[in-house]
Amino acid sequence: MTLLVATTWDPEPWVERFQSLMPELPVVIPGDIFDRRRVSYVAAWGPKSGALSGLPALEVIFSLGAGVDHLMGYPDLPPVPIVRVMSDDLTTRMSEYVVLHCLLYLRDQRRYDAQQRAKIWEQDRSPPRASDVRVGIMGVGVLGQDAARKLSMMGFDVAGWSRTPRAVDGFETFAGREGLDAFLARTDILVCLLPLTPETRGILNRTLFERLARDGRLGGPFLINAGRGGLQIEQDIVACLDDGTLKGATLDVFETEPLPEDSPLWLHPRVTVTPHVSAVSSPDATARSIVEQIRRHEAGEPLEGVVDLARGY
Ligand code: NDP
Ligand code: OXD
Repeated sequence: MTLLVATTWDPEPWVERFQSLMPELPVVIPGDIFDRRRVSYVAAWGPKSGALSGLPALEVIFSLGAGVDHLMGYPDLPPVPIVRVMSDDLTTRMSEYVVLHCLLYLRDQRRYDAQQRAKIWEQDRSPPRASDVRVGIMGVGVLGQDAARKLSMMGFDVAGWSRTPRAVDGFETFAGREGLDAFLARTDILVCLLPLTPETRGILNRTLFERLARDGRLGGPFLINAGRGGLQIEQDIVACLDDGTLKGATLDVFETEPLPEDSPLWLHPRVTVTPHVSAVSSPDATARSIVEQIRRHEAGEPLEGVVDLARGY
């Protein structure tokens, strides 16, 4: 039994964590010399082409992130279960990001940052309250539900949108293409936590932005995308910011990562760019959850978080 760690990130902290959590499990990386016939598990993030071939004893592929789109298009993907990360650590980080950026919009913090730089003392004496602001979360999965709960605790008026109908305590939900219009029409801050699939690719486009609410207390709709860059059409985002269809955007993910130096998003006055860090998979928490799953699997118990390959997430 061997674990192969195939990632575009620095593998060292991962190898170290896996080894210390499960000393009996040999851990290798693609450049090592090892017997491919002994590899039962792969822990992967964007594995290089060929890294997953010729592993006849492979039992499970663990994605090192919650998203699995980095594996979906992989040529010759071995026919074994793919398991995504579900950890409180990652979920909490994402909710922090979403709550932070919703609060920055609620509290008009960019304006006060600009005022500070210009030494202007000017007060909005009747700012909106959280309950005046309608947040719409696309994706009511592990991340979307946690963010929704935390935003609701802050007082925001939250709704969610998913592929299939979901009844979740504490906030309203909409589903499918037929529920999308009503969902968008009640949304001042659109938070995208969708997976990237053939169905969701490019969904964040002008047609969708034009259907967002225009009667809210923030003076126009805002976009927060922490799902995947392939969900958004960046040309549309820039054009919609420039013509007022969108009032602002916070983007953690991009069509091309790293974001190219010549992207207009970098310096756009109404865009906040973060480098795909809204919810990093920490080696400690992620390796811990994978090791737990390996132990369960070895004990004959079912794996948790198995990806449905037909849905793509
Ligand atoms: P889940 O699989 O738990 O939830 C996905 C949600 O998206 C579900 O509610 C699902 O609907 C919905 N969905 C999927 N396809 C569609 C569709 N076509 N139309 C409407 N809704 C759809 O995923 P997580 O919440 O754990 O993660 C979501 C994504 O967040 C990941 O796939 C990843 O891309 C991204 N992510 C980004 C990170 C970052 O650092 N930027 C970190 C971690 C994750 P249904 O409920 O009906 O199945
Ligand atoms: C993830 C990510 O999918 O970090 O977990 O993007």
